[in-house]
Amino acid sequence: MMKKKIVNKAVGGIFSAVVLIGLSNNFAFAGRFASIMLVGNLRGGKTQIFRCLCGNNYNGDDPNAGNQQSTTEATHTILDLKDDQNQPVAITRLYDTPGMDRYYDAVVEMARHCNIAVIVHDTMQETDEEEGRRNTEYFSGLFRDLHNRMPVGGQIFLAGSKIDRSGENAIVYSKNCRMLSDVAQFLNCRLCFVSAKTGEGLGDLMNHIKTALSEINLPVADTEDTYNSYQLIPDPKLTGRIDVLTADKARLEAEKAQLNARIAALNDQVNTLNGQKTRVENEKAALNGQVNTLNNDKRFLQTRKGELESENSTLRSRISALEDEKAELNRRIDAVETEKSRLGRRVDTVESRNFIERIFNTDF
Ligand SMILES: Nc1nc2c(ncn2[C@@H]2O[C@H](COP(=O)(O)OP(=O)(O)OP(=O)(O)O)[C@@H](O)[C@H]2O)c(=O)[nH]1
Ligand SMILES: [Mg+2]
Repeated sequence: MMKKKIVNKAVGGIFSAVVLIGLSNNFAFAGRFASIMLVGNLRGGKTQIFRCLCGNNYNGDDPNAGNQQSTTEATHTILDLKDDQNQPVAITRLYDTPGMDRYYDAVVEMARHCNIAVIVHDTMQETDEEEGRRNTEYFSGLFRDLHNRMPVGGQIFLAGSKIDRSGENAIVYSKNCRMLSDVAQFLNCRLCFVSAKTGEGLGDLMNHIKTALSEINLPVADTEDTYNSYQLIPDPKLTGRIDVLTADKARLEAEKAQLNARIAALNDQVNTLNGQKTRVENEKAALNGQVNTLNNDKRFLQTRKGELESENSTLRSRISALEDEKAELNRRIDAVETEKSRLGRRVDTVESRNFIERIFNTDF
């Protein structure tokens, strides 16, 4: 009898435990039930944030952790969220989702069951103006797609992730932060900055989630089991398109590599030509120096020529004056010669007369 009682008690206990476990698995207790999804583009940091919000450690740097791969299905953990006074906020399914484009449609469909969606973006994503514009469009589109599907009162947050890396490249970091804050302002949604690695900002994110959940009208019974073990089906059209784009990308990258090689060769040529140009310019500068020297010499010689020409004309006038003087002297010499020969003739005449006179006067 006693034995039967013990067996009955044990069976009753096991039955109650099974029922309780079964009920607790389906959240059939009265309460508030919510679903939250982490969503966003590839490698943004969703899985690491998910791990940390679920109380696990960051393992993004561990090559053996298997977390280096992209997520390919929606996984969830159930969190019993309590406020600061340890009062229940909601029993919550927190979903991690894949960021790969091919799951986009399936992921946004999940928003039909989510009260809060946290869009995660890597604040250290390499970015330029074009990329920034694409991201802005992506977030606006994603926000619209989620918003259109979420239950009444649903809220969307933006989370800038990996802020522990901000010191690695302040420009990239500030560009992404600016883009996120512009998008948050435009879409009028809350923005947080977090690091799964250091845990920074995760407490704030969780507090915002709890505050938002406490303001939302949540179901009091859990009816949600759609995503308990849900495998997301990639859109076949999108998959085909992605394959084409992947092939295009590979082709363009090969072309880019060829063009880069060509650019490198052209750069080499440009360098050689620049070397030649420098040599020619140096030669030109040297020749210009010589030309300047020659021009200076030319100017000096021209001045000297001018001086010599004026000296020459002075000498010419002097010569012509001397010629005149010479002609005058010649005339005077001629006159003197004429006078001399006239006097010579007179002397001859006088001498002849004297001779004759001497002859006649001589006594023989
Ligand atoms: N420094 C740093 N690195 C992080 C952090 N979070 C993630 N990472 C790195 O970023 C990688 C991608 O992070 P995941 O959490 O897997 O990114 P995801 O958004 O889940 O990516 P998908 O599943 O492909 O969409 C990780 O393997 C880490 O190397 C962070 O807080 N700090
Ligand atoms: Mg992931």
